[in-house]
Amino acid sequence: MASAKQAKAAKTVKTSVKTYQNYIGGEWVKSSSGQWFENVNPADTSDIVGRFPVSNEEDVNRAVEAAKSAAKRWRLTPAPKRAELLFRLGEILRENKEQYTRDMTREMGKVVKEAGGDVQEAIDCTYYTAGEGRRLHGFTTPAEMPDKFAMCVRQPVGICGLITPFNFPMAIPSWKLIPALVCGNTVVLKSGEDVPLSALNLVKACEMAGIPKGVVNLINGHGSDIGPSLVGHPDVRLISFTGSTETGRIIAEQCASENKIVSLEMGGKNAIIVMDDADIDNAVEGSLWGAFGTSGQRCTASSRLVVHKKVYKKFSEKLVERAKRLRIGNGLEAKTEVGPVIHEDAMQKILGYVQIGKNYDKATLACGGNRLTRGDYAKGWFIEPTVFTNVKPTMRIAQEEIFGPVTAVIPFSTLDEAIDIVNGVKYGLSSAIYTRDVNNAFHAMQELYTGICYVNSATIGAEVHLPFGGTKGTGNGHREAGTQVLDIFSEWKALYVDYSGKLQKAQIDQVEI
Ligand code: UN1
Repeated sequence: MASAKQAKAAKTVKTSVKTYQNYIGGEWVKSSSGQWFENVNPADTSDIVGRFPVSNEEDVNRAVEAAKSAAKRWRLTPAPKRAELLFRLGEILRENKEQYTRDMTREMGKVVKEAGGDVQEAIDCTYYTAGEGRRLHGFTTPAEMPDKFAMCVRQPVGICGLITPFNFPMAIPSWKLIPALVCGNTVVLKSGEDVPLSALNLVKACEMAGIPKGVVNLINGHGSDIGPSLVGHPDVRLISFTGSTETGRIIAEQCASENKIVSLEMGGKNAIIVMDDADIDNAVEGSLWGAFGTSGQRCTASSRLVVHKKVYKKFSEKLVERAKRLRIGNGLEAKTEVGPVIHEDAMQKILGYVQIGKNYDKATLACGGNRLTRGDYAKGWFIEPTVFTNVKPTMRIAQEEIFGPVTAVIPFSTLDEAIDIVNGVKYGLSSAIYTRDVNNAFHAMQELYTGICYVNSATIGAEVHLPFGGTKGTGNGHREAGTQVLDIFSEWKALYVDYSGKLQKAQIDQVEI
């Protein structure tokens, strides 16, 4: 995503702000351009978190070269040994959690408790996935002929390009990096340019854990400058991308022309169904958390609330009353519940959707909708939690991903109608239903066409040991996390061993038994 956060990018370095570097072949190096961009705190744009290298194709080539030279040794390192280093990495992440958490809030804006959850997700992913070093199960199966053995093993794919977004600055890089490594691949990571410090902290921790030189490489910079050269590099076998659906499609097209493996995690327009038999207070709390947690900047955010007509008024009133009371502010302050959005462009886009909701869709703006500009708010990108009511499922605010603290409350009469509404968007990441009726719950679980579905909780909060990903425009059929992620970062190899000592022909009609 092009970033207004970096409108002042590409400057030569000055003053006391800390300067960071790329990590290539086990060395911390500046970019070949010698230019830097500023990492700015979205809650206070006078606070410069650091300066990071503006990389270009030359840096990509060096990073891929480093990954290539480390590939064979790493691939041949036994998986349990690779995993030992990853367990050590988990320890280092745990020891430094507090520092990483504060760094993340400062560069990304999410409140400290959520940033801690993000780092924790990286820790959990690391421990869980490192355990795969002693599994990475293949299988055996009978062969068609006597004295013949058949089995399947996983083999690494090679060099992986990992491209990650701003909203989960450490968790999402870890979802890609750790399984790539345990499977025996080497990587080049290009993290979100708005949150370079968290990815750098993760990579630095890899270095501290003793992961060999060249196995993990980090390049900083703008997606538009380095993305195409990373995706197009002939030695990169796989691209794993999380970000916008538009960028994902461009990446997939480039990968298709070069027969690369590509896994995509993209947008969402997730919905919670609230049945008339639901615990309304619980549904309101879940909806607030799902819609306004991380300032709505999750691909799993509850950006539609599909509410039974019988409880619509009561639910909406309670929701609006609670939304108005959410404390907005700098995420570093303990009392803050909703932080800023990532940068000015994002803020303008979100405010643009508020205008669309009001003037084009003609929905009712029940609360919020404004940028906060008084006092300290003027220094950052703060938007009030925003609720639209009387929303029709086909309206733009009910169809398009807003990626901000905006949610749309849509009325319905029957569960099947609600399910059609939830399924009636181009995305399919996450869904939820609040109900006390077990039949409703199971019917919804069966019919909601999403990769993740919750009963009696919001659409956010997926755990690392279950598969994560979505249907339709959200992805291209892959799942991250869980053991399913191994199917992205390894390829199956079928092995046949004939120990009969003679030629046995397969796919030839055999003599009758
Ligand atoms: C994302 O929003 O891109 O399920 C990832 C969740 C988090 C991950 C979200 N564990 O909300």
